[in-house]
Amino acid sequence: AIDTVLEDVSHGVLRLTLNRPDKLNAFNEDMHLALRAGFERARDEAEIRAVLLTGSGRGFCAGQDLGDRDPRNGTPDLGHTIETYYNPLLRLIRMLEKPVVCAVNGVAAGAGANIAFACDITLAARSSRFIQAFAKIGLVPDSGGTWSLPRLIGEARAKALALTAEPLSAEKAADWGLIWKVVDDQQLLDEATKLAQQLASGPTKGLGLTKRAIQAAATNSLDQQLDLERDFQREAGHSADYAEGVSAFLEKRTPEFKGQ
Ligand code: T3D
Repeated sequence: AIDTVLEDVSHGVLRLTLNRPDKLNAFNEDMHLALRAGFERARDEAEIRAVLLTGSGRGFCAGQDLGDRDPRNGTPDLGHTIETYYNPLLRLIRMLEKPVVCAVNGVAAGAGANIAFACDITLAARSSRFIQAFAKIGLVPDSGGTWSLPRLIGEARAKALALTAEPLSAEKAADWGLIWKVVDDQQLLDEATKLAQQLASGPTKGLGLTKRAIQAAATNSLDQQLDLERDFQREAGHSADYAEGVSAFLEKRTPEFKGQ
């Protein structure tokens, strides 16, 4: 059997490569379980201080493998598959207190697009495109899409993308603020790896709290968020990496963060 997700750890970065290239890395059950295991590993192993998610071959991820959904085999309970596979994955990515970089190497469709939008910093190859493919088969955007799209680009653009399933170029996705930036195809993996390694050598505790704080702002009032900043800053101020950061500044040298 092939590994549906390739794992590689280097310089504190866990690289997870979706690996069903013949299907544009569409999700079958095996790939779901392998990807979840990868993010659980990132959560549990202290040496891993950032994740890089990408795909093998010419696509990033085409969402659910529709070969497993042939209506001739009966009507599936999609609520069950969302609850069992997609939602836990989304929660893992968002709750991981370490940066998740996504390198979208080719087409990202359906859940594949919304998983890319759920990552912390998403880079995309110039030739890639994003498609809310759900409308074409009578489904609703999932993997947090109905939450992230209106927040990232506003209701008008979110609705047009979701209702028409029109492909969005990488350039436009970056212009609209759905992703961080577009990179030439040949440079994508190098640039994303450099970024992930830079993050992995950073003050992991502070970065994790920063991620949490920005996400909390989606539902907090300003007052709640100011209180949260106070609490998180108190916590960050007790970290060894904060002491190292200030010492390095005062001693005019490069800090050596340990992720603690
Ligand atoms: O079911 C649940 O659990 C609910 C959750 C749903 C989450 C979802 O993601 S629903 C949305 C599912 N995804 C789609 O509807 C996208 C389907 N794919 C496409 O529309 C197109 O393939 C793309 C626009 C992504 C790419 O088009 P193109 O022309 O670049 O490539 P292609 O020729 O269509 O695809 C290449 C191969 O990958 C092809 O196989 P073949 O003919 O070479 O044997 C194609 O069938 C296969 N493939 C692509 N996407 C899927 C897929 N096979 C199964 N499932 C796919 N989603």
